[in-house]
Amino acid sequence: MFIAGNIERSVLHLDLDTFFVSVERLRNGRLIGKPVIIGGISDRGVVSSCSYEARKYGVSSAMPMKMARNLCPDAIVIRGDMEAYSNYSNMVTDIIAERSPLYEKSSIDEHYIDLTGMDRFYGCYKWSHDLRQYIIKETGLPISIGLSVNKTVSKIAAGEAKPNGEIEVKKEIVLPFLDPLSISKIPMIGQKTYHVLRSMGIATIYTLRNIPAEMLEKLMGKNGIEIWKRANGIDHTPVMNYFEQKSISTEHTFEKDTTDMARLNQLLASMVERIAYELRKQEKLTSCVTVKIRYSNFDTHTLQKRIPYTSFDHVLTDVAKELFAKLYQRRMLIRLIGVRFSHMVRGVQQLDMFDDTPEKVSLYMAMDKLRRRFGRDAVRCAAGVMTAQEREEKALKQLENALTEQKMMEERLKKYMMYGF
Ligand code: TTP
Ligand code: MG
Ligand code: MG
Repeated sequence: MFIAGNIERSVLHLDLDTFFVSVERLRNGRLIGKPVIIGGISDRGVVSSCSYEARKYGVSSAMPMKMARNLCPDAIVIRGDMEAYSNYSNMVTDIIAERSPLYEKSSIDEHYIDLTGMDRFYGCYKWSHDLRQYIIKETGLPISIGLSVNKTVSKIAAGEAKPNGEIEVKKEIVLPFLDPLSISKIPMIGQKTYHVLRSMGIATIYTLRNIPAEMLEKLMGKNGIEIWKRANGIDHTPVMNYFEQKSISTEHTFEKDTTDMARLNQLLASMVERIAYELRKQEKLTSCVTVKIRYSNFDTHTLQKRIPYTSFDHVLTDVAKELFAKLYQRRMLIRLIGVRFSHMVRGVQQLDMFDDTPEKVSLYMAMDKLRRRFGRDAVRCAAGVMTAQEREEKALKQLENALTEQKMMEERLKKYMMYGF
């Protein structure tokens, strides 16, 4: 890992423009120049991506589809296709991986590249410009870039360069570049923090960075200091390359070696459930599942599969089971099984929610909430031989029970507070 204290760095950020929309436009040229919205197409769906023509009407990501349709009745609404977007996303990553000294894939449409030291051989800006042109030529996708001294400033610069632009922010102009911008441009500042700061009259980065760091710390704890640093153009977080990024995995060694298929499948499903929960907790999506088995004679085999980005148990369980079935050919006693998720990027599960079942997302969120409250194993729905529908029904039942139990506990607590027993 490369941590820069005093060394001046060159960090490039790349972010595809209106990514999901741009992919749809490659597949259907008639969408070019029109207001286009991608997401769950029913009224209960949400907007994933929208073209600049739709943004003019006030449409934005994460907005309920119903509201978006009201704002822009002429918009062409398309249900998303995560498989296609994952393929294009990986195409861009492959180009970057082939050419870059050190890169990090940070979301489905974003990468950071550390170009520190490159200037000795080739101008960093020229290199970045050429890479951007190459990506556009090879994939047909518009992309914007920001080049600066660290991740925060280069990401903000890429945002300012949109659509389809390039901005370099040299060390000397970091502060003048940041000063007039809205505090909402700082990646660390989410909606909640934004409103807190806005309610105090803080609108621009200039105002924010001139507030004493200690005051922000009092207001927001450790985060306050980090935000102050970002506002001052300071960010030492390293570009993490693929190998340094952690995958999420789990293994199970049997006390007694087994060939019990029902048990193996059930265990596999519960292992997937456990690490998929971890994935969602970290707000990540995976695009590669690996299953490992070790036979009683210690022969070890692994098999992996690339998949569209997801964090859903039901999708991941099916992939793991498919891999396990392919892997387990020898009908010999098994000593250990393992599952790993890798090739992960930042992203929440709504990202692959196009199938118009908000109930499913709500179910996952409710289950994860219970897990956070009552522990990781509070809710289990894995059962090897069940169909997806049976699994869902069982999970719903468990959820119902857990909620009833929670309600009873709350009632008891209320009574206790009222009567003291
Ligand atoms: P973004 O890069 O945030 O957005 P964008 O590429 O659509 O537009 P921009 O030109 O401003 O970069 O996100 C990348 C993709 O991730 C986006 O095309 C769709 C998906 N996404 C969601 O599904 N839900 C969301 O809330 C957001 C923000 C993105
Ligand atoms: Mg984008
Ligand atoms: Mg993005």
